[in-house]
Amino acid sequence: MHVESAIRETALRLPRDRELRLVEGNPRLLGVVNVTPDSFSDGGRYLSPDRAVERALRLAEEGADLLDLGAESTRPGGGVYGDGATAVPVDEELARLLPVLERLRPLLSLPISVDTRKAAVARAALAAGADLINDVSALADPGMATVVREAGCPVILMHSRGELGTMQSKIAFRDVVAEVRAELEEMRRRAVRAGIDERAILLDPGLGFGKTAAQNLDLLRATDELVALGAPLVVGASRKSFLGAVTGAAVEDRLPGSLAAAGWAARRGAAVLRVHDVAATRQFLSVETAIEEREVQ
Ligand code: HH2
Repeated sequence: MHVESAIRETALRLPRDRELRLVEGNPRLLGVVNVTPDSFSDGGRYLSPDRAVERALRLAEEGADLLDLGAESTRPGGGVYGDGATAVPVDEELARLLPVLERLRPLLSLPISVDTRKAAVARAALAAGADLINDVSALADPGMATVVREAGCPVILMHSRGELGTMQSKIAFRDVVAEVRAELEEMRRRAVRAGIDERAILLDPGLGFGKTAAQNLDLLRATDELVALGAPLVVGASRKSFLGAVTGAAVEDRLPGSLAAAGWAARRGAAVLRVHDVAATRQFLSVETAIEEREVQ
């Protein structure tokens, strides 16, 4: 896909001597599997291990490049989502996650990311075969940097401000794009100071985490400025409430809006899109690419 700047390619080194090639603007699809009772988008639908495994295999078949397994909802509180998600103790998070991960690992060669804020969960997940860590708190747990460094795995550092439970009620940006850019850079510097290889870091503006609908749109509009930070950019717009604020659509009806956001981010250089609807996103992006490159497979 066309991007304004020179197109960059990165090979992310994964555990067990594997790698994942990322191409700016031709994004990999990270399919969401929530093993949670309370996620905003699909809470409770895949809580049983059987359902979650089935869902993951389905997303793989639909063309996901990676999967994101999450066993703790990170729904921000204080705004449209009400009180926010309930914090889950380590044992509970592992009891949800490990049966799914252990069953999936031998069935799938796709890289599996684990969406967790807890070092203990990340450590156990990596030992059970996970390939990367998606940390929406960007290493807030003091043990997380060590776990990632020792595993030598990639990590997604996502931007957010404040506590999950209240972040939607205390939003204060003067210039959301400049501030998110600066804070993402600082998160990356902190990770590198903690010994994490700079090439293993992906950055994510954290759409919906402590931002107003307008600020989420500002961040998407500035995708190319975020890509210019030089780390592979992850964008998670799928089904989020700012799409509902624009369109009035309920969460289950936000696929068209999600595709518009995915297409926008892809054309401006995103390297990974975190999506719930893999087949539809794959089809949407393939047609955009085919138009641009005049290619039919
Ligand atoms: N969004 C959610 C969760 N994890 N991780 C990254 N890197 N980027 C995101 O935008 C992101 C994320 C929220 O979406 P969902 O998983 O559907 O809901 P929940 O957090 O309630 O499980």
